[in-house]
Amino acid sequence: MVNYAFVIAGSEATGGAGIQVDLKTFQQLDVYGIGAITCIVAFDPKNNWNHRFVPVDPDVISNQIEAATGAHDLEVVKIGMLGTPATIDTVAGALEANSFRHVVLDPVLICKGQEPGAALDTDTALRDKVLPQATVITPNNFEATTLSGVEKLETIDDLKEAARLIHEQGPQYVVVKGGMDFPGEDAVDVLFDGSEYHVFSERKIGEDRVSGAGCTFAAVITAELAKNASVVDAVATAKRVVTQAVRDAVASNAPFTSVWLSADNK
Ligand code: PXL
Repeated sequence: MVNYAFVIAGSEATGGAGIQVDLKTFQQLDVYGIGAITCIVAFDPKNNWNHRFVPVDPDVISNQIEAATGAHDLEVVKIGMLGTPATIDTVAGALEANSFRHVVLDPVLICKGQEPGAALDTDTALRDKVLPQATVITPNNFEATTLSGVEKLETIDDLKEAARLIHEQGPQYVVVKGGMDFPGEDAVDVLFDGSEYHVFSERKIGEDRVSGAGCTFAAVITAELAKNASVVDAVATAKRVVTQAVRDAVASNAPFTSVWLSADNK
């Protein structure tokens, strides 16, 4: 039996993040990956690796979603970087028109190449139109402070409070990732399902952020949900796979390392 997972996300051409990582992750977890591209990010090696960001025309995004959902009966979708209010309108409309069993939202809020003014509109649109349709949302430390209004996430109780406040905005399951900004030696994530909190913790690896960790985390959850895992089990698998992918991170000429899913990391 083949299980299918759909991703609507941006392309990041170095292969370290975005839809490239999502589709690699689906394959790794034995799920047939299908993807629609929302925007194209091309870092600039001549200019400090700054993000060059180009949105895909909303009609072209709609056409891709039409092709993907027309060809396959898709139950589970991951939403990655959207990037503009127009893209968010298009994707929110597609989520309303298709009744997915799970919508996993990685709420990518800012990208360095975007104007700050535009980014604020984008954040507001994401919060108003996509967030309430998510069944699972996976904000990182910064995204969780923005979405919850909790100023600093420094204790497990802070992570729980942020998760509870984001849950009130619609998503059934909220996973707040403490990440590198969380004090101490452990990378701690909290899942809130509306009644219970589940804490996932692993030792931090190194001192620097690794590109693609957030994308991989949400993509593993999506793949596991496509195989009918429970959300709690899907998050546990994501924590394990991402931790190993960070351990196996690969360097490049860019000033950051990127996650790598080695053959036995499933
Ligand atoms: O990691 C966040 C992210 C997601 N999607 C795309 C990106 C990035 C960060 O660079 O470029 C397309």
